[in-house]
Amino acid sequence: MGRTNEGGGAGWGGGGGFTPDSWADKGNRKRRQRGHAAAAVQRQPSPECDIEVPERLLSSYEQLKHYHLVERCIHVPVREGTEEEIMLVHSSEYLEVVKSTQTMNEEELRRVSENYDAVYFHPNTYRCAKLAVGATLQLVDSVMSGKVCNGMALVRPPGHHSQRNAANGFCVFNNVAIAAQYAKRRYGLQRILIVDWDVHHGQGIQYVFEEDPSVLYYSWHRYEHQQFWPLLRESDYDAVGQGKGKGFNLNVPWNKVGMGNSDYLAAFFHVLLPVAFEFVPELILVSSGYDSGIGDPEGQMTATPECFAHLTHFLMQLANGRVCAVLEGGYHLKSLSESVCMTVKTLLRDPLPQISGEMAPCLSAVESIQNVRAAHKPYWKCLMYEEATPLHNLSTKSQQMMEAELIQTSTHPTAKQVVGTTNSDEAIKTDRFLESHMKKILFPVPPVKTASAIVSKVDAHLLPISVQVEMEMNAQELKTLVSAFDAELVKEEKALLSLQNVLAVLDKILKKKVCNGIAESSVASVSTTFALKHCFDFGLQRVLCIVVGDMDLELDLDDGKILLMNICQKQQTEKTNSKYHISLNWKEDAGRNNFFCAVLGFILPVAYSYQPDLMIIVIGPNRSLGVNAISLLTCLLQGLAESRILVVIQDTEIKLVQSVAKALSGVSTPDFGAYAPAFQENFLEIKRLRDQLQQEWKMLRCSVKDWISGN
Ligand code: Q9C
Ligand code: ZN
Repeated sequence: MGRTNEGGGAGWGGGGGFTPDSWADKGNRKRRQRGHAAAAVQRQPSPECDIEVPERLLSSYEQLKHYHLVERCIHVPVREGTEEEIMLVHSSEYLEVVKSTQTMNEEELRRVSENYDAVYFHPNTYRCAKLAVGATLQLVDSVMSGKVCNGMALVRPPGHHSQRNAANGFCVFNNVAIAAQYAKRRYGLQRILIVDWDVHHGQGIQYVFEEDPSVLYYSWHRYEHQQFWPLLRESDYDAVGQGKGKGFNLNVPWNKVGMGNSDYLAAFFHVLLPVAFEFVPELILVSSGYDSGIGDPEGQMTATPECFAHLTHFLMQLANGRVCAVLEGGYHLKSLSESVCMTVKTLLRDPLPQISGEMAPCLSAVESIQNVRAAHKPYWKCLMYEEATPLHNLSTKSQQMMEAELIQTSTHPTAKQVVGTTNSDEAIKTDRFLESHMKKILFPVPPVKTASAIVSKVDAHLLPISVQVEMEMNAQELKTLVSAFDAELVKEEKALLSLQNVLAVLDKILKKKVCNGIAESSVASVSTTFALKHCFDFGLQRVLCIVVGDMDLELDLDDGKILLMNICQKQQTEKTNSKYHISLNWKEDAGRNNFFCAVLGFILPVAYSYQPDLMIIVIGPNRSLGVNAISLLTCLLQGLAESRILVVIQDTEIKLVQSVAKALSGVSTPDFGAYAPAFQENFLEIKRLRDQLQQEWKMLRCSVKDWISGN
């Protein structure tokens, strides 16, 4: 069966710190030493820059080697960015200032640095900053030319704070902003998405594209009601862009420290992803800072490394998978390097580790999410039915809840490790936590991505290469199993063959020989019931079963071991939804793709709240979902259950097999079709379900009202 999915791979760019004799290795260390020695006589030593050190790149690279990720990447050669390229964003005057620092003595360097906020120049800074720009552009070229699918540039100095005329916050040239301008110019791109998951607001990027509707900038950042650096009013949620660029600047301000996995995912589900799918970017640039991760002394947040795998995975479903991640901040070396690895591993299309922690966004996060959704309602169809308004003043009830939450946060064990601490003891604690955490969540990657058992004649050559047709099972063994399940069934040859198919694929998934699989069945619902029983015999705890079409599964749904979601056309009479049995009545809407709102606003949040260890998607007759919707669902669900999905497909629906196989094998991003707003009817169904179930499935919450009514 061999290895799969290495094709295309991830590109690789390193700059500003990989050559052994660069500023990054020697210069900065020397500078820091001098800084210490001279501290007594210097008016302003700059301890504030002491965290942006060369070890950030070295330890990230070491960890990538440790996980054997470097050898799976294509190394993209690094070059210096040209003056012309730098001037796509910066003024020639500023460029001259930076250039002039090459030959300055320490006193002069200090004086230049003092003109800016939180920057420190060294004679090698200019050269390194040019390499950081050049490495980023090389990555963009490699992705745009199709040499690689995606990639990451490990560079320093970082870029997102720097501005047309100013260095700022450790940043000299704005690598990502330059890359966006470059991609527009060189490849004629009309829509670029920049996702800035660094914990600081990339105000530099915001300023460059504020009036530009062709670049959608998304940033979340520690804000604390403007009490956190860079202390700007324009970092708040109501900075939506200006002029023609209105609606193309999305700020999610975090007003509390301690934000973690569920808060970040909630911001993706309820803000970034709906807007991004509507925007339809042609390229994604990630301002990939990891100071938003656990243990970081600047960010004080709690997101664990695998969170970045999930964020990366979602972005890979857009822009045809063209994702360029470019390093920004990240100052806890272990947290940084593990998070970098999770990002690169995901870019290489490995299955994702399950995300840890309780899946429930905190009240403060939900408040920020509500505010940004409300502020952007005029600009995005996906938000047009949004009812909530920005909350300028919280109700007394909300305030009380916030206070209660604050107490909760500060006693929460994971949060406690990082909140309010910067000392090295705490950093070491996080080291230890991460050491054991990564051992818990990482798992061997199955040797084959997708298995399939297809009976009908389909053009095998049209199936993706990684799909193997496999049917091996001892006939007697099978009969014993089936007769224990249903004595009548053993007599029907066709049914027996179906069960055999389903079981063969399921077995490979459970034994981790493959990641996911697809099985054809003439009796899809019976096969699924049979498969579920087998799952629990095997020892699984939670299986998410999504049934598309009209099918009746006879299941016991009380114990929570199965979460059954039925997506069907017909109104289920008198059936009220319960926590573990949800029916979603979805009207077919031929030719329009409006399923995004259901997947992002409902199905994914429920699935992430449930945390299944396997998913079964059943596709049957009378389905109201077309091929695009089913592909979307299949692709996005792969973040869950270590990407373990079994698709059971009724033989009547076999024409879908190619698209489903393509979505499962992940060799390329399927076309989900252009975004269309949902029918009001469909939209109201989603809203009804969310209102009904957000107490049980907390990732559904995206307004303060939801949060409070659920507590
Ligand atoms: N006294 C990046 O993460 N802190 N930059 C300044 C003011 C500056 C962070 C504190 C933090 C800059 C790329
Ligand atoms: Zn940062």
